[in-house]
Amino acid sequence: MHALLDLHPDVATALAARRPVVALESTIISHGMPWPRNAETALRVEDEIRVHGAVPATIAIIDGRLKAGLSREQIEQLGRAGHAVAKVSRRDMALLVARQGTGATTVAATMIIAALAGIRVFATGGIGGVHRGAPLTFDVSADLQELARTPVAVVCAGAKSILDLGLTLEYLETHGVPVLGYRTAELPAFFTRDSGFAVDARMDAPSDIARVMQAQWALGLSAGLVIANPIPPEHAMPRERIDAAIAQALAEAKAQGISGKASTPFLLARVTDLTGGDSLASNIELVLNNARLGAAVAVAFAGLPREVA
Ligand code: PSU
Ligand code: MN
Repeated sequence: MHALLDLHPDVATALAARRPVVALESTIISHGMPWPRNAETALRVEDEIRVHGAVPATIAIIDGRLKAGLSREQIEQLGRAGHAVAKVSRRDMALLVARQGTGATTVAATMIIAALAGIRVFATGGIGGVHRGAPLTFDVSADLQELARTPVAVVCAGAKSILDLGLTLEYLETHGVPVLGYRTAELPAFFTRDSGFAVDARMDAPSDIARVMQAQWALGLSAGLVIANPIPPEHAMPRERIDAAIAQALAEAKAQGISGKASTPFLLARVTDLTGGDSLASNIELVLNNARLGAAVAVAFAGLPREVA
């Protein structure tokens, strides 16, 4: 066990018995959705994972300790604090640990802690990516670099079109990250089921995904994988509506000079406001959908015969 890491007792028991565990991030709670729906959703997502046969491990840094598995009170604390809590990506981790601070982990930081704990499957809403305008701003999410180096499979609904999805896929290709579509040949664009961009392969069963994960790591390739799971059709947003909200949020961010780590939380909050509650409802449904697939993939992965070393 890593000296800085605390496993929740349920997570420790499951990992010791090689039972399926699914990691969950906490920036989606503090910076991805408004209170109180954020904490409510995080708790529902955990239940969804339990119902589907796996143990949830929501990840954060609390008082300088890396946590895999939070209490209800800790989840509510992060949800209530919202943007007041630190958003922690790879470069922020050492500082927070040294100061014994509390922070919500992005996809990148969650992957790091999941890998330390021995958790191979992680479910969330959307990953960070290459921002529109990145050729000038250099704003490329640390999530992509983490996917390139840390062996965790991330189940998501693709990425929001606040990002440049084409450049995001180019980056993942360059860095050797397989992008698998669950029952789709197209990268989903978070609120909508398609983007016009192809994934590397379509997978129709969680067991097929688990075998690709096993092969990736058996080959000694240390990268993670993106498992792209489209939002259920009944919860998808009309494309024109979401595109208009995203265009306005991007224009406001530019006008206000928002940059760096503030950029994604600003855009997420503006898109939620501009579409009223509708995009939030879609967001919640797609996260629950990803929790179900994450649990199924973790169950399938745990059931594979152990690799021969
Ligand atoms: N995209 C979403 N919801 C989110 C995030 C991204 O649709 O909550 C969060 C995730 O925690 C992701 C982070 O890891 O934003 C990316 O931030 P940045 O672009 O600053 O790397
Ligand atoms: Mn960024």
